[in-house]
Amino acid sequence: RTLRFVTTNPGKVAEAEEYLADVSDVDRFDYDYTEIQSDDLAEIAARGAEDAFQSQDSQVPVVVDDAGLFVRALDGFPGPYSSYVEDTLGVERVWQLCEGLENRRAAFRCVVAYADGDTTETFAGSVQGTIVAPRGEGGFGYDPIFDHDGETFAEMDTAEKNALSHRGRALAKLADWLAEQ
Ligand code: ITT
Ligand code: NA
Repeated sequence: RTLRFVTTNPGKVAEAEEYLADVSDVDRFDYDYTEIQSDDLAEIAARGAEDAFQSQDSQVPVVVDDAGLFVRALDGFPGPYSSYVEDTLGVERVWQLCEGLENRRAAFRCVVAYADGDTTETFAGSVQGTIVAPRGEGGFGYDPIFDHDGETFAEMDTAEKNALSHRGRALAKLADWLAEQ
């Protein structure tokens, strides 16, 4: 079986390939799916997966991954707008926004959505952490400012990050579900 992992972000695919290796081949589908305006990651991912499925000439099942960083004391900012905020403000300035906060607790959330034309299913994962000054060279996006038990995600290798991460948890649920099909 093959899945097309729909993303413009190569960092995500590397993490997904490892998780889904036992249940499926994973091809990257570099397609910028329509992100509906919503504060619900599951709704964004589900609609994105249906859009991506329809956009192809073939009928290969697709997976979309929508993720974000939610800073508790900023009412969940940047949340569903994490991509826009990374491109505009940048990670360093998100750190500066958080630097003065008394409580720097945050969560990464991820929803992966599967669509095959008949069925659309979503799987969620999250992980708690603290926003810190940037450290580490690995990972991507907000990883350098997300500390989990004393290590930033950018200081972990892919396997270590996958074992704890929002994406890893969501992909594990998808893998279980696929194995049952
Ligand atoms: P696609 O939508 O094409 O998949 P994207 O990078 O825009 O790529 P998202 O909308 O899901 O993906 O990403 C939201 C933002 O959160 C974006 O700035 C990512 O870099 C960041 N992000 C997502 N997962 C992350 C992770 O595991 N570690 C650090 N940052 C992450
Ligand atoms: Na995106």
